[in-house]
Amino acid sequence: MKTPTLSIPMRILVVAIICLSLSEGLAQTTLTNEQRLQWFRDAKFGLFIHWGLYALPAGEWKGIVYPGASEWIMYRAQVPVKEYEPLAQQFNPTRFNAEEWARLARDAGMKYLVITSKHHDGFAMYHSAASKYNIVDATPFKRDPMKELADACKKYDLKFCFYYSQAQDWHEANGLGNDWDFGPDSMKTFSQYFVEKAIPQVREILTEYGPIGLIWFDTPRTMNAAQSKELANLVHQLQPACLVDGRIGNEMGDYKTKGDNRLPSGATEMDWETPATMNTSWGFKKSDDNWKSPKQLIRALVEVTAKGGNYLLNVGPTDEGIIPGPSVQRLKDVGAWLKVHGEAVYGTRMAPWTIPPEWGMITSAQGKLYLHVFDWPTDGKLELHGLKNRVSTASLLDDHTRLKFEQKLGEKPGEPSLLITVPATPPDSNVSVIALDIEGPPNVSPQIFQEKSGTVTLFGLLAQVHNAGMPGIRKDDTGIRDWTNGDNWLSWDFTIDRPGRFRIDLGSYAITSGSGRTRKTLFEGGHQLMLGVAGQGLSFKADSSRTERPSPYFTDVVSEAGEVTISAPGSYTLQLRAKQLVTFQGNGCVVRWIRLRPVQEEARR
Ligand code: JFZ
Repeated sequence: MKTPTLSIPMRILVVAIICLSLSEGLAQTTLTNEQRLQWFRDAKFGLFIHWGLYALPAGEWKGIVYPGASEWIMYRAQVPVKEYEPLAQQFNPTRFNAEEWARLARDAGMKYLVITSKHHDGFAMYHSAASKYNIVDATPFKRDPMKELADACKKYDLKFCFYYSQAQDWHEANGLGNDWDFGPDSMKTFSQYFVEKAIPQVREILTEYGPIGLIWFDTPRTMNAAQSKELANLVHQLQPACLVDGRIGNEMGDYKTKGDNRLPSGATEMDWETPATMNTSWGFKKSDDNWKSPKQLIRALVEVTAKGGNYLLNVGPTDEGIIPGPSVQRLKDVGAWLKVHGEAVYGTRMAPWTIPPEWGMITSAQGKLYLHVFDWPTDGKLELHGLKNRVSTASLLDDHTRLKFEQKLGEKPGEPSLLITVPATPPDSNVSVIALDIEGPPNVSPQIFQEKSGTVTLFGLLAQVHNAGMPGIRKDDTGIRDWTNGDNWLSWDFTIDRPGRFRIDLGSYAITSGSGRTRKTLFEGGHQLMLGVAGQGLSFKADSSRTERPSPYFTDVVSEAGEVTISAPGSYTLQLRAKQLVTFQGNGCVVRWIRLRPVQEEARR
């Protein structure tokens, strides 16, 4: 049989055409994660908007105020679909102004905006062809606010992004979550909802609104890996540059999403995001006036940045389309701070130190370190341990005032160290920033140093775990978790340059959620521990008698171990062993930190 042959030049041409068309196809579908993450890594700060029908009841149903977030009212009050649906007929946000929202985000210093295209209640806040239960077809408003927002974001140079509840949909018989109308999830045909509503709607939001920065999926519940993968592939196939958040489920996604309002103990990885509320609820809730201060919000943004993440700060607009006054004020306050200090945030990378110093946070950039001082020194001296690079200049970021400094790069205990002479009062009441020019890429000693206050903090994150490799202990961004195996023990090496007597505390971590009867705490205490340092031993019980930094979500639970004397400068090792560990709701002992605090001279006399 005769096979058709081509001349050599023809063959080259054909191969070239095939290669070209292939590579074009590839360019559409195979952006690397690194490429996709570029803008996200530099952006640091985004606006989250929870807006939907739940803004009407605003946390209250038939005269009863329900606890928790307002967007969960349908679930909390077990509102039948037939009663919740008619809210749409009242939803008429005539005061909505996309331009104003986008300008507010831009002026707050935000670089992206993520808005609920559909939350768990199943109502689409955009014009969906896949479901008539949407803002254009089911409300008197009849406009598509997402079209208007997409345009406004373009104008104000914000990445436009969508939240989409992919698994929970309380409006659909086969969506997850609604067992009061449709029975338990285990009896549903989730795949049917997934194929008939979730996939088509995700397709819509990725094709009808221009370039989308990221899709923020949430609460995957029982979705299987194939379904998570299918969704992620769909996103990347329709918009190769679009990121997928970490709540798509099954450990997938282009970056990690932390628990709500959660901050890790240290800087251990890049590419994560903490979604955060300004008060308690995500959706507008009339009775929620539990506002965080602007200072707390600015500090949280700085902390997240210094630890390698992004801060996605939420507002909950009303049913009229108004962003509540306290939220607007806070956004303006954060924006004012960023206007002056943005250089120390945008485009920076996490601190070269795993654990932040006692006075604040550190971010880094090419040839630069930014010292974000939360607790301004009262004696005019700011101390930084561990930096091996030579510092060429130190200055205040706001007015570029040069600061005097003294650097020791030797090998004595407590060195390398940098002592900066600072003004008596902090230049900024929220966070003051000192910029350092350093020679070469950041090079930091892994040693643990005594802070200027004399305190040494040994973070769980930095513990050496002995006899590891079997279940019974693990380390996450909080520290040591689920320590249940008594064969495991921990140690830390540290340096003392100002010896003396120290009081030792153990910091555990409790996730507290809910309130009253539904309050959950992941730490009950009762562990019997033994601690050894400088030839002295302490036996103590880790209990939950004292808390620090309480918040509605998590808190440090502090136990007192006792006192030791460290009589000479030098290197020491502290060991922590378990005599008896308690398992509580499947959780073991948590070690967030061990702190050695100098006992005051007065107290000793
Ligand atoms: C989810 C939603 O249920 C909630 O309504 C809101 O949209 C929020 C941003 O996300 O709630 C969660 C999901 C995950 C955690 C906490 C709250 N988590 O992992 O800690």
